[in-house]
Amino acid sequence: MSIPASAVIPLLGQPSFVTLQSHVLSEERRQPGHSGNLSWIISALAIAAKTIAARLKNAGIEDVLGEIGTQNVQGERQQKLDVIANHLLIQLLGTREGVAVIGSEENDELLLVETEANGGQRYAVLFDPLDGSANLDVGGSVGTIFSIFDAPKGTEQVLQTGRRQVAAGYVLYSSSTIFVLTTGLGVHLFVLDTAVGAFIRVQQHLRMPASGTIYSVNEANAASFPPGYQTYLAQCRDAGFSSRYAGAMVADVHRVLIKGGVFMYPPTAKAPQGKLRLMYEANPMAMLIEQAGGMASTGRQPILDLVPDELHQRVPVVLGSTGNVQALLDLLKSA
Ligand code: AHM
Ligand code: MG
Repeated sequence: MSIPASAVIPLLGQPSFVTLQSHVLSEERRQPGHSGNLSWIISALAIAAKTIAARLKNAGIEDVLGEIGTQNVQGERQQKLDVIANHLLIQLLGTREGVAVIGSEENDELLLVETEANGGQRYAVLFDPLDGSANLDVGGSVGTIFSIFDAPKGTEQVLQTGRRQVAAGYVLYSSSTIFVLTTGLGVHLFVLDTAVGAFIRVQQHLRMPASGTIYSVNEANAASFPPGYQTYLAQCRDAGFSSRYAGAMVADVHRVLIKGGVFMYPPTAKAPQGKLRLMYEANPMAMLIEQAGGMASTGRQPILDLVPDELHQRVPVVLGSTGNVQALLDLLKSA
């Protein structure tokens, strides 16, 4: 029986409707000997992100705001939602095939995962479950940041340079929930369609502007920045730049990724190595920024080339458009 032409749905010209899951599966299929495990891990991260987004939307109605009365390994007071997000991620990732090791900002030590081996690749997943959580009580933006390494032999392979990340990304919980991902094949953006319950791809192969006129830094610390940073900021002000600072790295880096400019957390008198953590804040953001055509530096060397000493090590961070970052690095060199 032939199908009448009127029954054929015209697909040409329709917007594409690609979910995060189908995007990652098709990227992973391009890698030789893929096992599907990376897609499986990113799907766990997406479920965690949707759940965290839902809890954040009801914050204030449900009893999830405020401090829990404990401190993490870095002596920071934990918010209830820090702990909720951390538990969720550990539970979801801890039962996925392919996860060998988990490292979190909220846990002193690495966690070894004993899931059934399916013969596929095994990975270490490191994350900051709820970055910028000091913003929670005022309804500000927060995020989740993650970094994934190959780790077939477990913990001994976690302390690698960021160059060896196989995937990295973040989720921004803001006016919408945005999942930004790279597996080394460009940077792709997905927005959570709350009615459908899926992350839908909205942009592929994002390229950030080569230069911009926004700087993002906690300027209250400026007096104790090394001289090169101070000179650069003075030049930005003279040139009519705008200053934007959300106090949540995910929100601030997202702005720089989209609009260009520079984000920095320099060394300060209080924090001589800066405040941000290499393994689950600086490295994943640096991979995304480089994949989008930008630069990410410690002020001395590319962040991705830094050999880590320990899981929670801090590092100064300068990242953004090449024009801006290079100008700042030149000043740091000559200062
Ligand atoms: P957190 O991971 O404990 O939330 O701290 C990291 C946050 C970043 O999101 C942000 O860039 C920075 O701390 C802000 O610090 P400051 O308040 O010193 O400017
Ligand atoms: Mg953080």
